[in-house]
Amino acid sequence: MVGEDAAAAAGGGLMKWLLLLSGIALVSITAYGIYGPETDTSPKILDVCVTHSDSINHYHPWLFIEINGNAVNIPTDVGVTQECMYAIHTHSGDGKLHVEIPSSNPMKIKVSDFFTVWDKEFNENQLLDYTVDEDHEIVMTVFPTKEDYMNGTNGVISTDFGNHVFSSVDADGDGIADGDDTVVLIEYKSKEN
Ligand SMILES: [Ca+2]
Repeated sequence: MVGEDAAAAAGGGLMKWLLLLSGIALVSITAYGIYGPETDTSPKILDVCVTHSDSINHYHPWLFIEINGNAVNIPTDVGVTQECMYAIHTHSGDGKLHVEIPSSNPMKIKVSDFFTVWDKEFNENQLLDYTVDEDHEIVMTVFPTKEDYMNGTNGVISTDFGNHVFSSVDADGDGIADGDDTVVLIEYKSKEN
């Protein structure tokens, strides 16, 4: 009887160890799932369609493009199709951008998102079909307001290029996203020596 009790106790001890070990393994797997390699889960611009059943943060930055001093027309209804209206789009052909961020899908809208929706190239080395070479450069300037752009005042050269964010926050407290009325001017031009 004593021997059987000892065996049962030993068996119980082994079972406890097995349970403990499998528990550690499970915790490890779960922790890896939670704390494993970081992934970007924010929605991509082409994954979200704006619907008017959602509350929307709606504001209007501007985009102007010049190639060798000539203005490039940005078409009407970029990002507006039968199937989907993307969170950045145009209605008019005057460079006015509509940013409409659904509260169900909060997104940072960047300059690159507009070019993605437009299906055109823009990065520090290429603007539309024009590529930087030894004689040409791409210069991006951000103006705080359209009036500043018209007057050529308060422009700041930006090297963020496509990563520039049309800010959706209202840090200055005027009741509208701070990216509203800001101007991004992108120029492809001869280098100034
Ligand atoms: Ca504001």
